[in-house]
Amino acid sequence: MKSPLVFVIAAMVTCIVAQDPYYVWPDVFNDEERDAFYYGQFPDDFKWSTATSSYQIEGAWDVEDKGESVWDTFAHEGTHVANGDTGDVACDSYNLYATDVQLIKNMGLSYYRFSLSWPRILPNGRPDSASADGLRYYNALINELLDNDINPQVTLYHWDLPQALEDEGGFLSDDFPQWFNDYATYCFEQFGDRVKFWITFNEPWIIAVLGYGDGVFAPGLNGIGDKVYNVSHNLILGHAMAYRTYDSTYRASQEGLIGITLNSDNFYPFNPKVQLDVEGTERIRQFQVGWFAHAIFKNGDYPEVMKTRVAEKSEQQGYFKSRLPEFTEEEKLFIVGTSDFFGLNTYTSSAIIGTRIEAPRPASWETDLNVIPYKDRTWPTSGSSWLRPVPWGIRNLLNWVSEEYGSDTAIYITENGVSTEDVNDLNDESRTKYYMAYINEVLKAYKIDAVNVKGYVAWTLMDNFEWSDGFSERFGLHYVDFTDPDRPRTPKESTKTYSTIIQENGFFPPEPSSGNSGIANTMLVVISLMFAVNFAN
Ligand code: PNW
Repeated sequence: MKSPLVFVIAAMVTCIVAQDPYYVWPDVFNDEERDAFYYGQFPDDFKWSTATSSYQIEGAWDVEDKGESVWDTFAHEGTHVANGDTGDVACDSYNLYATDVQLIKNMGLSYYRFSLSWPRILPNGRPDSASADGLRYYNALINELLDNDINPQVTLYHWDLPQALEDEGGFLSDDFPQWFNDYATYCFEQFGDRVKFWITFNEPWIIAVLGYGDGVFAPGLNGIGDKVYNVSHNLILGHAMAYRTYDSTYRASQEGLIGITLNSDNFYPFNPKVQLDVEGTERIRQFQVGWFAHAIFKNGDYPEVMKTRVAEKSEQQGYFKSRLPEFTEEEKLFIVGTSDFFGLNTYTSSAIIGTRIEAPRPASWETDLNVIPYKDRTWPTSGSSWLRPVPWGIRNLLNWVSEEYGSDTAIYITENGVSTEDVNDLNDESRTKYYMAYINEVLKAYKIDAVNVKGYVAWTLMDNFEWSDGFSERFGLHYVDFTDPDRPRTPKESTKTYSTIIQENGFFPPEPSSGNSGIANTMLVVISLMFAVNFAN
């Protein structure tokens, strides 16, 4: 006869063992179907990377003959950035680039995404002003990376437009596509022998809406109803021109890839049973991602819903023609198919509430779109008001991109990460959890949903200048002490997590012997002893 105690203990063990599946955020994300941790590997050629951008890290804003960028101007005005911070010194990567390369190497990465500062390379924006020092700096960085077996992934434009070009209209000038193409051509010519992965623009939506719409980013213009659409128009044409140049003149000899990076939250209906919410969700996807992706990946033109709505509202508002410009038939053919991959930056999710009321005014991208985004209060917070971790969101978004732009489209997550406030966060548990959970959801998208995801870039290598939030938020895998003139970098706990994921190329299942919690193991020992005692009796 076995003692009843044995059954009690057996039941307890079963309960503990049944705690498989494992959840990274058991208190918030614990839906077994959706959130259970998944074990497996990415494909062998999966590209692991981390990112930065020129203005956010380089400093040396006026070294040698470097031209000023719109962010130099904007930050120096003193009123637009938290605490009056500027990128004048930032992480001083202009001088410390070799240290940066070692940090990347130490994490076991074989890719590094960084951006070129257009005015460092071409001080007045045009090739006739080419700077020897700019060339020297980026050659040194690229060579240092290659010497350490790290492949450069280069963003041509991450928001620091030469001020000289902004003075001539910037993205609003019809000459913009040509300016950008001339700059890109110079870069292919100088660096293309060693750079095999190019991104034309980082986050066009931010450039248009925050830079030329709400004016909270450089150049700080207010044109949310009209300028935003002209900016995006010229940007798409500039992107297509640079792609065509690479394709016709450099691809054969340099054999690289070139594409664009777009940013989006994972949008989903607040109430999937409410038609307005479902339609609103599809609308914001088209107004944010489709605005750029529809032309490039689908048919050379803006999404129907954008064309119709902006035209209708423009007419009601007394405009003679739609505030959304039109591409000619020739331009449409020129634009379509100009990206070798879909670069996706994503950080968080938003539930979308559709509204019945259509406000006729003001003329604005927001009114044209007309939805209410909502962040669930139960989601964890971060150092940024707009960013709440929602791991399952990245899987949803990847699936949407794949369905919308074709399952053959190669997708690279070109940014993903999380911030803390300006505190010493060397023991950054929230970032560790974020990377574990988000990358796990990317793995599910690849393994379970067959999404063609080819790489992952963690934002960001080290704490840096976070745009209008200055140094008040930290996104880094490494801590940077901005009070020390040497700008020392220290690895945070999350670097270990990220390194392990890279090393395992995903997630190995826990060892069978240690697969269950320590308590469960202890219980197993206890139960065996109980049996032994039982039999002995
Ligand atoms: C991206 N938002 O920007 C940029 O590509 C990076 O330079 C930046 O540091 C990173 O994400 C973290 O913010 C964003 O307000 C800036 O939704 C703002 C938002 C999203 C992305």
